[in-house]
Amino acid sequence: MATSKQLQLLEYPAYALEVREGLSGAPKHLPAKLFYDEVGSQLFEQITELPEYYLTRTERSILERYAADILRQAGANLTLVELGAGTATKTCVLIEELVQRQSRTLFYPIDVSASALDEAVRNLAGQFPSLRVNPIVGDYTGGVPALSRISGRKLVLYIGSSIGNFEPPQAIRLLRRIRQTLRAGDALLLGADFAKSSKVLLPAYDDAQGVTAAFNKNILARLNRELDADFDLDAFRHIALWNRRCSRMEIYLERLADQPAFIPALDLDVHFKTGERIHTENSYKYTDAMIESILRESGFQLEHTWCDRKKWFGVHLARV
Ligand code: AVJ
Repeated sequence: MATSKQLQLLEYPAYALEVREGLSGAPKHLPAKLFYDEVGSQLFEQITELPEYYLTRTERSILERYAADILRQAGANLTLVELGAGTATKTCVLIEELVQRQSRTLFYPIDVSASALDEAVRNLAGQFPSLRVNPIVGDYTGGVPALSRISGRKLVLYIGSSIGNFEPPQAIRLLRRIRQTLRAGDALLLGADFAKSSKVLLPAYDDAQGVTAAFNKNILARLNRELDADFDLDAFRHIALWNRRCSRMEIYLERLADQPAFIPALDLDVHFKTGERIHTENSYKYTDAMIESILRESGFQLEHTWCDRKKWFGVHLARV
């Protein structure tokens, strides 16, 4: 018979063991994917509208300006696939252009959130009658074998700088898995943030209104909600650092006092030294050479890069 503790564990979310691993060792860390519960996804939406957070609006402006060029370069009769599509709002810019170029278009948005995909289907179906939307609910990080069954020329969208959350070897592994489900002539459109001055980067990850701080702290609020933990959010400070050597922004939660926290779901006491940090995210910022190299190492060839005038953000077309 299971003990009450085992029964409890069974009821807790699958990420609980990653939390144990991340908070037991040194340095402490938590997986960035935990940011995106309902509250966190809303906070991220707010981040995308902040004056300091240039990424989303810059990428959207590139897609708006170059949609026709991008699709011409990608090839005729495209079937669209989008990794981590969410509600596919930015994708509309490309779809609008695509439905003018071809009489029928298939779109396969992939996301872990079924509700986000429902919204995508509702929005798109009304707006574009010649578009057929086939949502795929699931995690794309292990690759998406079903993609190899889609016939015709594919354009896989991986926009929004999501690639930036992966360590370069993991990014390559993911792109390689995607590459394995594609055929010669298929293409990948990758949106990635460029390395730039820390004067621009730091405020983007530590805004004046404190929305990014709230987004970061929500990870602990979530552990309080879902694992019954007792983290005192006021006892942590949001920190954003530019790591030039690794070409990445790093965000942390720094413990201001040394009281422990307790996570009943894991029967775990989490001890902190004053000033100790939990590393919650890396956001890689790419140079042209880094983009070229991760694409090449995953079996793609970089064909073209579109960017804004200041070269803050890049949209890269790569071919199998
Ligand atoms: C969703 C991964 C693109 O790295 O800029 C925003 C997440 N973290 N502010 C990013 C994020 C802090 C974002 N991505």
